[in-house]
Amino acid sequence: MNPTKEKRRKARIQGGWASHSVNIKSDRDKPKAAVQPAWLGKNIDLCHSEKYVYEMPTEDLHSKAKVTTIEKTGVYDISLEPSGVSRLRLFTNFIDQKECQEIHDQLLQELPWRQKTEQRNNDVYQQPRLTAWYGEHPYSYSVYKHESNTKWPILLEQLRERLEENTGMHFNSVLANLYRDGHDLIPWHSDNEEALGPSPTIASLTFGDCRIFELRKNPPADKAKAGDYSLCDIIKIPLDAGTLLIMEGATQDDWEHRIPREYHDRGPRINLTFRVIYPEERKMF
Ligand SMILES: O=C(O)CCC(=O)C(=O)O
Repeated sequence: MNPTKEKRRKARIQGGWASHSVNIKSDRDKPKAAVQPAWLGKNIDLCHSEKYVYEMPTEDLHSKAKVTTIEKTGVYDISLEPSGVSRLRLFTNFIDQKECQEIHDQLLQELPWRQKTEQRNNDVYQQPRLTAWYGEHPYSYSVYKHESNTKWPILLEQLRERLEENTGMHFNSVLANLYRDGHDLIPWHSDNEEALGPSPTIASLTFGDCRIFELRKNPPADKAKAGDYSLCDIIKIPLDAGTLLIMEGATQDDWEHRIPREYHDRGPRINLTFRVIYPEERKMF
C-alpha cells in the first residue's frame, strides 16, 4: 500500500476510536448534535476484532462498481470524503432469537400501523410498507409529517433503554416500519432531513424475517444530475432478527440506503429506527 494511502488509513482508524463516553440521559430534552456511541455494551471486544477499513479503489474512482457484503459483527468505515468518515456498526444477535419472536409478535399486534402517502419526483403514492412513529418533536419528510407522539408503548421504551445502555447514546424518537411481505420496500433515500441535525446517528433494530439492507455511494455531482448510478459502490447487509445496525458520521451525506423488493416469499419484518429529532424552532445549523 502506498504511504499516502497508509497514512489516510491510520487516520481513519484513530479517528474511529477517539469516540467519547457521554451520559446523555440527564440531557433527554436537549439532545446534542452528532454524539458518538461510547460502546459501553458487552459486544465492544467483538467490534475491535472485526474492524474493517474501506479500501479506496486505486485507479479511476468510478471505473468499476464494487459490491461488498457485510455479515459479521463489527465497525466498518465505508468511505472517507471531505464530509467525513461514513461508519457502520453491525451487531448480529444483539437480541436473542426467542425474545425477538415475542417482540415481533407484540409490536405487530400493538403498534398503530398505518399506510401513509408519500411524494417523490412529483408522484404521490401510498408507501409500500406500514409505519408508526413516536417522538417528542414532529418529523417531516417528503410531503408527510409525523406529529409529535410521546405516548411510547412500554416495549419501545424498554428497547430504547437497552440501546442507550449499550451505546451510551440518547434517542428521542423512533420510526417503526412494517414490511408485510417481500413486496414491501423502502426506496433509495438518505435520512438527511434538517430535523435530524448534521451527521445523524441512526440505530436500527430488526425483528421478523430477514431482508437485505443496501447502501449505495453517491456518485459525483455530474453523474447524479444525469441520474447515472450505474457504477456506484454497493454494500449489502442481510438484517436478521435481533440485528442492530448503526449508521454514523457522513453516511447520510455520502450514501443512500434502501430495502429492495424481494422476488421470493418473505414473512413480515419490523424495523425500528431510533433517531434524535431536533425541535423545528431550533436554528442550530
Ligand atoms: O427497514 C430498514 O432496515 C430501513 C429503514 C429505513 O431506511 C428508514 O426508516 O429510513
